[in-house]
This record gives sequence, C-alpha cells and structure tokens, in this order.
Amino acid sequence: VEASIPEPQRAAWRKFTPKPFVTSEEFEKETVKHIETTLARSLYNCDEVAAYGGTALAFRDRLILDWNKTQQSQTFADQKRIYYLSLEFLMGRALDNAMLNVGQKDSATKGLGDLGFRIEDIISQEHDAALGNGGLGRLAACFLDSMASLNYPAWGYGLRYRYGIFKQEIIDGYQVEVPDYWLDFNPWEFARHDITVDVQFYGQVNRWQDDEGKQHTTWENGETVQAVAFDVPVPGYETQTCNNLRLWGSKAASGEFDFQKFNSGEYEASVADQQRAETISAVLYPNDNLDRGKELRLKQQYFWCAASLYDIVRRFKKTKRSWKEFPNQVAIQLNDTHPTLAIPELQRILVDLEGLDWDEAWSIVQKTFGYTNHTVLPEALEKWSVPLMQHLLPRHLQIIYDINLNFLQYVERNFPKDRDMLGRVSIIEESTPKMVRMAYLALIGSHKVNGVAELHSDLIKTTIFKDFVKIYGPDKFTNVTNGITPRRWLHQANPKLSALIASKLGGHEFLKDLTLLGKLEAFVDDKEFRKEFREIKYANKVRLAKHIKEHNGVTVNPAALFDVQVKRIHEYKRQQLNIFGVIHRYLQIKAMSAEERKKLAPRVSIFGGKAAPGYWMAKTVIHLINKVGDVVNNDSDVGDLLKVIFLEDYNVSKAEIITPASDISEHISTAGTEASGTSNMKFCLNGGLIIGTCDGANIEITREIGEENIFLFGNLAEDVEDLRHAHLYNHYELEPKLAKVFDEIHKGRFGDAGAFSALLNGIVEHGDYYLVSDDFASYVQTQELIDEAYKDSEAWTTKAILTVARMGFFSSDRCIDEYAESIWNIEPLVQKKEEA
Ligand code: HBZ
Repeated sequence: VEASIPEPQRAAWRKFTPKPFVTSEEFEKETVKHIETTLARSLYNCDEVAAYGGTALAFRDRLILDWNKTQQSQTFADQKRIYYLSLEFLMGRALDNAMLNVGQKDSATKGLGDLGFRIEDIISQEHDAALGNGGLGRLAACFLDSMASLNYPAWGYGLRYRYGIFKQEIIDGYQVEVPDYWLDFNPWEFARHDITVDVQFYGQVNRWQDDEGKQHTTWENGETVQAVAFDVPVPGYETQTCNNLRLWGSKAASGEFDFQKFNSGEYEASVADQQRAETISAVLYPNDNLDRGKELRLKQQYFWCAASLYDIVRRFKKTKRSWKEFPNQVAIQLNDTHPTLAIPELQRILVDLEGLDWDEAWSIVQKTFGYTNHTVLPEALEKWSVPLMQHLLPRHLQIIYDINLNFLQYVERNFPKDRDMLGRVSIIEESTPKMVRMAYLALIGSHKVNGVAELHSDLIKTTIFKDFVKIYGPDKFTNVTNGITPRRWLHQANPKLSALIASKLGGHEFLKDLTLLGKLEAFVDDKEFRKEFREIKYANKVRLAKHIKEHNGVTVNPAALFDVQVKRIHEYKRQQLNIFGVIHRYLQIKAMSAEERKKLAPRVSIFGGKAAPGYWMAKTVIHLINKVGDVVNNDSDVGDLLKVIFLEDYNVSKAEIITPASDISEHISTAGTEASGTSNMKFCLNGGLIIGTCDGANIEITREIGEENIFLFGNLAEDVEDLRHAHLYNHYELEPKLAKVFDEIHKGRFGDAGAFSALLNGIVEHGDYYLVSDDFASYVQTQELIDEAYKDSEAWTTKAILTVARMGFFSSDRCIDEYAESIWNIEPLVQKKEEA
C-alpha cells in the first residue's frame, strides 16, 4: 500500500498501461523491439536463437499483464488459496504453451513468417525446463496448468535448480550423464531480489522464562542462508488467470559474505561460504523412487519448506486475521513426503514465534495440510537419520518428538491391547541409527491422505498405512486418480488430431471439458473421419521416423507398428521384460522361412528413458537395449521386420513428438508397483493402444475404454506376494522361451555376456522379484495378439478412435476439481474481462 502511486498521478499512469498485443503486426513490433533493444541484435545479426529470444520476451510481457491483474484480484478477493509444494516441476518448454493458452499462435506464426522464420524452428530453440525426474514432476506441471485454466487461486512452490535432470548421452551403448545448465537465457522467470527469506540451519535450542513466567523456546546461533524468489508465470488456457510458480534460489545471507574475513585476507574462505550457500539449490537429485538420505537433500527440503512457509505466513498476516482462520485461507498440498518438514516448521512458527499453545497450533497445522502418496515401494519411502536431523534442525527434531509423543499417547489410549502397534506406527523407527519416518509424519500432520489411482489408494490402506486406517478410520484416506492436461498432451503435441476433433465437435471446447470427447463415438463409422484419423497417426509416425533417422541414423518404416516404452528406467517398470520379448521376436524371425516372414507385421521397438546415475541394474538394461539394437538393426535377414531404437535423452519436448506417434505403448510394471502412471493416459489420448498389466491407472483406463480396446496380460497384484514367496522357498523353472533368450545372451550374441550377468542372475537365481519369468509367456502371447490385431487396420482404427473418445475422465482438470472439492475446500476466482 505504501508504494502505490498517489491518486492524482494515476491518470498519467493508466494512460500508459501496456495493452496486450492482438494482431500479428503488434506481435512483430514487440518482437523486433526486444531483439533490437533487450537482446542488442539487429536485422543483420538475428539467428533463430535471437528470434526465439525476442518472441519469448514478447509473450512473457503478454503473460505478465495477466499475471499482475491475477495477483491483484486474488489479493483483493482475499479467498482461500492452494499452495502446491513440490520439489519437482517438470515444465518442459513454455513458448508454444503460452501462445496456445493466450490464443495467439496464429498471429505469431504469421508474424514470424513476415520476419523470415518458421514458427516450429523458433519453438524448438527453447531449452526444456527439466526440474524433475519423471511422473511426479510432470504431474505437478499438469496440475499448475489445470489450476490456472480452472481459475483457482493457486501457487506452486519449488526450488530453482541451476542444474535440472542431467542430459543423457548414449556412448558405445552406455548412458553418460552430462550436466544440464539451463539458465543461460531463461526469459520465463523474474528474479525478485527484493523478496528474500533468511533460512537457518544447525545452531542450538534455548528454553527460557520471561518475567511473567511464560516459557519460550528459541533456536539460535545457526548458519543462515538466504532464499531469493524467482517467479514463473503460469497462464491458464483461454482465461485471464495467470498464476505464479515461485522457485527459490539460495545465496549467502546478507552480511554472510564476511567483510571481516575479506579484509583480513581470507578472501578464499569468504568466497567458499558463498559457494556453500549456493550449493543448496544447485542440483536436482536424479533418483526417482529411491531414497538415499543425503544431507544436502535434507538441506534442500528444509530450505524450500522454510522459505515457502515464511512467504505464505507473511501473506496471511497482511490480512490481519486471527490464527484460527489460517486453514480457511490457506491449503497446502504436499507432493509426496519431500515437503514434510513444512509440518514441524508451521508448528514451530505458531508455537515458538507466534506464541500459540501447542494444541491450538497443532489443530491449525492438521487442517492446513494434505499429503499425496506416490509409491508403496519400500526403498522409496523417505527416512532421515535422527542424528543428522538433530545436527541440522535441532528444534524441528524436538517438535517431531513431541508430535510423536502426543500421537503415541492417543494410540495407547485407544488401542491398549495392541502393544506392538506403538512400535509399528511410531514416527521414530527404533533402528541404529534411529530414523524419522517421513510418510508417517506427513500422514499424522495432514487432514487427508490420497493415493493417485484406485488400486494404489486401496493398497496404501492395506499395506504401508494399514495401522493408520484403524487409528484414524478410513475417511482420512481418499483416492484422486491422476490426470494430464489435454492442452499440452493433445492440442500442443498433436495439433492435427486436435483440429480434426474440433472439426467434428464444432470447436475446441473439449480442451476445457474433456468428457466432450465422448461425442466422437458418433463418428466411429464415418469413413472420411476414419481416414483422416489414420492419416494423422501416419504423419506423426513420419515425423518420429525423421527424428530417429537424424538422431540414431536408422531408417524405420512408418508403416510398421511403432511399439513404444518411454519412462524412467526402473526394474519395477520392467523394460527388461520388453527387451527380452524383443530378443524372442528376433530369434523367431531368424528361424522363419521367407514365406513365414512375409506374413509377419513389421515392428519398430522404441525405448527411451534415463537411469539414475548410481542405479547399475537400470544402466545395464539400457546397455542391453542398445546392444540388441546394434545386432538386429544390422541384420539383413531381418530388414524392416524389426528395428530396435533407443532414443537418447527422453524429456518433455521429446515426449511431445513420441506420444502422438505410437501404435502401442508399454505400461508393464509388476502388478502393484506402479502407483498410477500418467503416460498411459497421454498415449491413449493420442489414439495409441496399450499393452499393460493390471496396475495403476491401467485398471481405470480399461474400465473407461472397454476391455476389448486394451491388451492386458500378466499376474494380478493380489497374487504377487505368494509368487515371490514361492520363488524364495520352492525350486522354480525359468519360463522356457525366456530360457532360450537367456541362452542366446549367454552365448554372447549381444556382446560380452558378462555385462548382463547381474541382470539375468537376478531372475534366475535371486528370486525374480519383479516376476519377469512369471509374466513372460503371457506377455509374448499378448504381443502376438497385437501382431494379428494390427493387420486388421479397420478394427484397429475402431479401437483407437473409441479409446480417444473415452479418455475424458483422465484430464487433470477433473483431478484438480476433485482435490479442490474434497481436500482443499477452495473455489475458483474468475478474472473480470478487460473493459473495452
Ligand atoms: O508419480 C510417480 C509414480 O511412480 C507414478 O506411478 C505416478 O503416476 C506419478 C504421479 O503420481 N512417482 C515418481 O515419479 N516419483 C519420483 O519421481 C520420485 C522422485 C524423488 C524421490 C522419490 C520419488 O525421492
């Protein structure tokens, strides 16, 4: 308020308030201005990179006008906001999305054409914002798009990593990691050097009494690091709402760049302090579904939670409301357990800094938080060692112990007969060293816990959180099945299909209400529509084939069946099952007569995905895929019948090319291990069919699209435990076809067999934990069904069209509405239309 322009001067100001560009000429004017001034380039010195820069800056200006208004009106309306805390936001590129969301792609296409550029070339200059690992990070990005598109007052909070997920290079068939320095030129962020928070680490806790005898607790003498806000605008689709993603960067706190040291000749030491502070936000941890317990990771978590909560509390305090209204103004969603420290941090703020009593504070905390679980894999459940936490966050550890004490007393009162229960549900695991179980803390500190697909939400209630269902009752647990944004994953990635659908449905409304796709069923027998639908798939395959030629040097036939598995490489996702299946196919082709070969449907097996740098088994799988590719692709016996491609550096922008080009995609995790999966939804939405297990969202996809339109195989989740048990205690035989595959690998047909021994031994000798052998026969058989089905192009087209038509449920808009209604209790705030 203090900084606002005095009333008499506002007229002058308003006269010059910038207006958003509308025509292609206005767009050109803005772009040329940015290229010539902001970027200091000229007519004679403007390559595609500069043209991208100018275009992006023109669109950024456009977004910022909406952003400013949105923030003002949200402040003014003063209603409840949702804060989405995620250590990962896998945003991908922003320019195309911005153009489509503000409805200005046509003027940009025309404008760039006038200036001598093709829009696709300009769009592809942008570096992906790759601040995430996989599904969890991309889900957060889809959610931001939906929250803005549905006009919810929402903020994302994350970390501004200087290095996102590494770039993957494949050298001699091995994954090599290269740092992803992506900030050289990032027009989408605003550094807010005036918005900072000092965050403390280490130090001691002091308890003291004031003159009135009141107890106080203070946390003192720690090291301070400064958080600086970087804001990224998040535009909604066809709405004026432009929300904010606030990413925190770390630097040495003011005064910390120690002039004492500096002047006394310890220049190096003082620079070292600076660098240590900057290290906190330097790099994204590249593990997905694995917890490694590194101190720097815990520092990242606290740094980000503390800065975000300070910011949220600061905003709340400006409203001068009483504390008990906090949960009516603020909902905070925890994207997995990574932000769980926000729970003891809010309790600390309320009790130590604001002087609330414990119970009052705790009731506010529980009403504020919701927790989303994304995995039941034991190796992914976060635990932090008590000694580490004691050292880094001594006050938080005390608070966690107090939370635990209150909780265990409650459990003891209610379950006096079950003595073992206390040890099982305690936040503190009594191991050496003791560990803090973050999922339990997140659950106890939240009012709702949700899984991300029906099966997964059931599983958490019967496995990892079983005791807690008894303690709190089933209503604390709920399901919100994941979704994806149709703007990026249909309209942007597959503009031709989006246009075809719009031509049948009378416009692009379905991008805002995806259930409208249902109306496509009426066209399933329309000859012309079917033809265009097939042509679009073919054109998308031609585009991918071109990419493969350029990057892998292999010619693939776009008429072949494109079989795609792209996702993080993980044993539970079973890329090994896929590549063993490919080897089996190769051996079969080799054994066929020329006549038999003629009858076979040609196939291209396409893989992509990163392995965590320390995950040797996953790296071995990548190596095997590449070795098999070398042999198969150069075998003249095989020709077009089979090609095996590993696409380097799978990321969001590559997914936008790959997803629309698949005929079949593989979602073949061991049943009960993949919480949801979201790429399964993306492929279906683009008219690709699925081969999959009864796992995660595959089950709900099947229910929606019909069993006849999906290729399911394999054991069920309910049988997995017994099968594993049987492997460990009975003698078991390898599935015979798989045994043949292993023989060939052993013989050295795909290079040095020793390189793959750990992979094969895990299956042959060490219990086959992921049930590759148990599922192999049904996998191969189902692939044969697919071969047959693909030959009947008409029947295939029907399946593909019906699949698209029935995907309405899987929009992240539906998903966000469910969170808003059943967990956050927030309402949309529609921006007033600009007066003419
Ligand atoms: O979250 C994924 C699940 O595996 C997938 O099934 C689900 O669809 C998706 C969205 O709900 N989980 C992850 O992607 N998890 C991580 O990337 C991860 C990253 C760091 C960790 C743990 C997990 O420390």
